[in-house]
Amino acid sequence: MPPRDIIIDTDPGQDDAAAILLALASPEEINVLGITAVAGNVPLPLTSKNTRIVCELAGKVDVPVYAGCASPMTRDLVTAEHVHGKTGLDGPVLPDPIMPLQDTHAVDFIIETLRSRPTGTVALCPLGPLTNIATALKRAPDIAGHVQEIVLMGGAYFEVGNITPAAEFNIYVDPEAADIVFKSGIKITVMPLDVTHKVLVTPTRIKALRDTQTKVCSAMADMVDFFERFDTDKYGSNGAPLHDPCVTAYLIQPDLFTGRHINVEIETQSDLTLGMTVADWWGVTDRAPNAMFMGDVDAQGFFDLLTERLARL
Ligand SMILES: [Ca+2]
Repeated sequence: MPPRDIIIDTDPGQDDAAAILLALASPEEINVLGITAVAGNVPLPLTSKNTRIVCELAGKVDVPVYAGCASPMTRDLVTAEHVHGKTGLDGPVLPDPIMPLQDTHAVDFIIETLRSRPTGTVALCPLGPLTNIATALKRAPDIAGHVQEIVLMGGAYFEVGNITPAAEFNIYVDPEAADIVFKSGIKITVMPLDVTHKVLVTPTRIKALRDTQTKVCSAMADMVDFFERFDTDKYGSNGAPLHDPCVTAYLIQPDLFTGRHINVEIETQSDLTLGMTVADWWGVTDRAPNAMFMGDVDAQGFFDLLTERLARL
């Protein structure tokens, strides 16, 4: 099988960094056509800078990086410095990037790439709020028919919420964008908190990263150490969840994950439950399935893959 062509849409974020590094370390399975930055965990100037920091950490300075939307479609931006630190990549000391940002806007890059390549050959991998993807779909509805698949991190059912009691951060920040994506008719695979909260960076798993004695794995371990402190306090678990790399791990080894093909709708009205992914896990409605909603993961298999691949960089 030739590698899958993908566009990563991201708001780094230490876990975004893990997802990007995993993709860039896996050229046999994944060909990264470009990386588009979006406002989310931290504002756009930082996410577009952090994306390039991560590419340079991986030694992949030729990957084109595009800046996208600076704020959600209709709302003010909500950020998550309380989790990721002031820069979004707090933890290791990494140099400012030298590689340039592309001049093209991320939304234009997404549209042009999908239109110029054969239909059904490009997958979109959103790791942050869905603003860039939904803006592209709104501006160029024809591209929906060109996307091979969207594999995204976002939402929750059994784990409910992490930014509010009812909503996961990526969906909460831009629920109108999420609503557009989930109603697009595109094949969607979702990595919700139900999965990512099982992917815990325990001390043993951090040690496995450090034991490789590579620059990339050490930086990753430093990043994980940083936000691990926050999440362990919050959840009281034996290590923090590593959300976004579930997306790129799925592209490499889909059998690590299991889920259900179900209907998922986005709450865009209620103040109380804004951004909730209303997932019909039990099939209690007749609403048509629109997403493969993952529910379980082989967590150790995931960490073995992540560590082995990042050590290659
Ligand atoms: Ca993210």
